[in-house]
Amino acid sequence: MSSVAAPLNRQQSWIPLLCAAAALSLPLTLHFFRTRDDNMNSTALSPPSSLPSLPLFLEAQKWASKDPKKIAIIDKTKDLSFTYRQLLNDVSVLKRRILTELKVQDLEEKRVAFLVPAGYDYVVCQWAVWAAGGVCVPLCTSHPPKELLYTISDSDPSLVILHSSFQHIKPALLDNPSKATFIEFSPIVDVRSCTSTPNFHPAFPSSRRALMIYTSGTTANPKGCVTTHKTITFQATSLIEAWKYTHSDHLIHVLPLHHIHGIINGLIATLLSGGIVEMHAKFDPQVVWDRWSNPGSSTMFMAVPTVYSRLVDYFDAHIRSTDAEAASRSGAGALRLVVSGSAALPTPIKTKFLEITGQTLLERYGMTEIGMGLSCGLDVSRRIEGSVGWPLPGVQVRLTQRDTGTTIPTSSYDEDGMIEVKGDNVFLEYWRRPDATAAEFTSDGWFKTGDVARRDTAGAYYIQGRASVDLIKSGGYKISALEVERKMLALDEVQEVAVVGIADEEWGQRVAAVVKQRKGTTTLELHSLRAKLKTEMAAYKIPSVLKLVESVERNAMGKVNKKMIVKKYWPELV
Ligand code: MCA
Ligand code: AMP
Repeated sequence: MSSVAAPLNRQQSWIPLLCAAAALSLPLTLHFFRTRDDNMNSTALSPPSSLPSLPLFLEAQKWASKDPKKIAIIDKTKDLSFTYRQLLNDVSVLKRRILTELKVQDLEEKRVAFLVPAGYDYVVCQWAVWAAGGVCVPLCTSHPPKELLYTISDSDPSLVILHSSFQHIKPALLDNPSKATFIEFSPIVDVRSCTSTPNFHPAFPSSRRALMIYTSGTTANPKGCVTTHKTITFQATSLIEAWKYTHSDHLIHVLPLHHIHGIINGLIATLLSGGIVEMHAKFDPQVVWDRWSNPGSSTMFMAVPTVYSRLVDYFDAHIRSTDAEAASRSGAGALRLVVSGSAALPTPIKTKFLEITGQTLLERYGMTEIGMGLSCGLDVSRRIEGSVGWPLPGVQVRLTQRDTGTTIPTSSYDEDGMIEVKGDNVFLEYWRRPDATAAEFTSDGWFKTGDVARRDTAGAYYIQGRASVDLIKSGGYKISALEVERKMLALDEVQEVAVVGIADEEWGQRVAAVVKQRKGTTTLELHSLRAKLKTEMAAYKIPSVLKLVESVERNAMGKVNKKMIVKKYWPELV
């Protein structure tokens, strides 16, 4: 995926006027978008607009007023820095444009799906949807059109915003039954010193829906996990309290922006603290080491274990015993906060990272439906090997017995139980799936995570894995084995299939497929299988291990015992 800053176009010469106009609410023209319909070539003119008093915007306004030069976003693809002032102004302009496009005063929870690369444009887009009163549906930049279309059709958006760098897939996306209007978003490539910030008006209730993240479950297709403004503010504030983000923080952000890890822990919590988010379109270990070797130029880093595995490998292969070694070690060692999560952190990676940088990775546990639930301490003495720590501020966590649902008393330790969570951090609903939502809560209102953990005498939690074998974690992404099986069964060659997760040092788990091939079809090979599935699903979901078998064993009930399958075909990994 590339995100190329387009050359300055006609409307951008207007931009110095925009900031002043935003403050004065002057009708000014901006030719940001074109719709796909007969307006395609018309210039849509719209003035900037005031912003709702959401905590995130008020905090940004505070910093924008205090210091006009305070940087909010460094966009590494564009190699440009954008101030809080400019951010608020650009958001205000885009908000008005969205409302004009849909001919409403307030989106009132209408969904806006957007496909925008990680960078300044993403933030402007996300904030503008919120400012307009809509629900953000961030689309995954690595999904093939079929998966994007599923998300678009399921979330039923009124508007789809397509960044110019994704124009090549526009024909595939337009070839669908969605009634949504598609508009194009040209990259913002000008840096301005704005003289003012937009006006504010009272915000809508914080119970308004704000964000929809598509997440895999054990059955069927991914579901839209809906959170409100209250939820996301709470999730971010809880982390800010625990990890002490401040306006002096500078986060190097390398994670995708269609999941909580990248959106809340990375982007929102940092901006809600007045810090700087340095956005990279993609993780590259060389770039991160280069940045770290410049001491004091960043303070925080957050990632999944696979990223740390890559960083350690890169250091060993390219930095150890070179002139760059000392600066890399000490630069990384000087970071204030380095966090790992989204999947289990293997001890060898944690140990190697500590040896190289002197940093003990801070581990925490979260889930799309709850944001973050548990975390080790900011104080290094509160980081315990193999543990994800204690409940975060305002989050209630309990363990229950798997068979009976009985709560395990906190005085009882070293007993496996199901993690259940309660608090303002918990999501509202799965979009348009009331039954699925109800099924995930206990009668007394606790969310059932499906993860198994135990506690020690100090109350620290240790994740033991998931109750379901049908959920695989690979590279920090949650993948439904059933979804992959369903898509594989659509291939002529596949008569039967069982998809399992097998342990892997780099990816945590790899997606492996055990396949009984249909007679008379061309012999499947991993390469050809992957090529066939590329149009069906994201690369991280496609099996990277293939085992062809005579038959996929089933029990008397006709069910596949996946634990037995892993034991049989990969005994060395059990
Ligand atoms: C990609 N490839 C894989 C996988 N992913 N192979 C095996 N297993 C995988 N999982 C292959 C591709 O097919 C491709 O191969 C090659 O690797 C490069 O693909 P690319 O997409 O470029 O991958 P990458 O850049 O190497 O990405 C690795 C990554 C990425 C940076 C670790 O997976 C990532 O950003 N993960 C983070 C996910 C995340 O944010 N999760 C949070 C959700 P070929 O070249 O042959 O085609 S969990 C969450 O939000 C909760 C709340 C929480 O607790 O945090
Ligand atoms: P997702 O639904 O994609 O947000 O993934 C959430 C799942 O990731 C959780 O239910 C856990 O199974 C797993 N997970 C998140 N953080 C950790 C962690 N620190 N250690 C082990 N598993 C984790």
